[in-house]
Amino acid sequence: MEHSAPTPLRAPAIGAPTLGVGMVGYAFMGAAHSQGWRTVGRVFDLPARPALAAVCGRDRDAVRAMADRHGWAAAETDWRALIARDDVDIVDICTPGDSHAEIAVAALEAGKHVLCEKPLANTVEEARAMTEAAQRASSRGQLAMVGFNYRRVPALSYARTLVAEGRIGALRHIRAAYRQDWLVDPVAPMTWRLQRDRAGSGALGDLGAHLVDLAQYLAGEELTGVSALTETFVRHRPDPETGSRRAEVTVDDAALFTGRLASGALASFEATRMAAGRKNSLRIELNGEKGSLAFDLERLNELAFHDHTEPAHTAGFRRILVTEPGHPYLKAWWPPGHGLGYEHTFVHQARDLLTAIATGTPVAPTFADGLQVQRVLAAVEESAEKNAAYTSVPL
Ligand code: SOE
Repeated sequence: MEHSAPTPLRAPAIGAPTLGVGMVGYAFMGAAHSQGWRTVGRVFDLPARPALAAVCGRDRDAVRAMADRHGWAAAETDWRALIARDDVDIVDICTPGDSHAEIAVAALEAGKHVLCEKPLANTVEEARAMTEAAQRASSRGQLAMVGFNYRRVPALSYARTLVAEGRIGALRHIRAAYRQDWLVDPVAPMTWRLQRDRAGSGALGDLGAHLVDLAQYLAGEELTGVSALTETFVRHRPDPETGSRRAEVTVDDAALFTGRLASGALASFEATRMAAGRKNSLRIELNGEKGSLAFDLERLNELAFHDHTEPAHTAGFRRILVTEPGHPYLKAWWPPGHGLGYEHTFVHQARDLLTAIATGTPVAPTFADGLQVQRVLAAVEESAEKNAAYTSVPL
């Protein structure tokens, strides 16, 4: 395929130049990304503003309705046609994992910048091919980013700053859990998220990928090894699409694993869709030699910080309300105390990518970061399969 240089930013008569976005996929993540693209220019002063050029999906009527609802200028039914459009500078991939690699590589080879939903791919091989395509494209000035949106929760961005500043000292443990409950019901219907050929893995790739990325991002270092257990508790489910009452679930419902980071710090992870009562509960805690940090997505404007260098009789976890103008992203939003939510992470993601493209600066997480997460996920599956480190309790 021919390599074209990225389109120069198109300058409107007045104000910042425009970058056209073309989005593939239009379900839950497509709606979340649409919110991000639509809102970002109204909140942040940007060196380039997005234009919602076109959205793409296979069902003509459904994608047209989505375009109207979310303010996309055009609707396409073929992703190749979307990539070929002159008014598309950024291709935003919100499809299930089985199409990420093909779309991302084609978009990069066509000279577009790419934002791809997590996990980057369904396999390490696909993620590697995508990373190589992104590296070739970067020499032509194109950027490729993975949508690990939780990095853009202000409290978590701020936690990263505190760790990098040494406020908790040398890291000892990370404890991370992402729990949902939408599969507790044994007759909850089959979806693509429960099919290995579509989604790659189950709770592991969907939820565990966020945990692995966050742990590595917050710690500023990578996992070097894991030991894992996975389980599929409900192996057959009704499939409304085929009419089958016993469609096979081919992914994990839950994944538990431990890991070691490069520094020697230890980490534990739990990803499950079977935790009754937990809707979208992502908790992460870091313990260091000088203190600890704890975060809970259900209270996402808060960060708990314990400074262990303070006198013991006054020390203890205190709640930082992360809504001050000096906190990451917040200056552009509301006065202190007027908190943000889930959807704002997609606005921040759009802001960071547009800024990086327009100013020619790097962006994270890169496809190489996504590949590293994919390697960890593969190691988890390998460990769980071999049950390598699992010791049976003697009878
Ligand atoms: C799955 O239920 C899911 O939608 C994930 O795919 C998202 O990445 C997560 O943010 C919320 O839960």
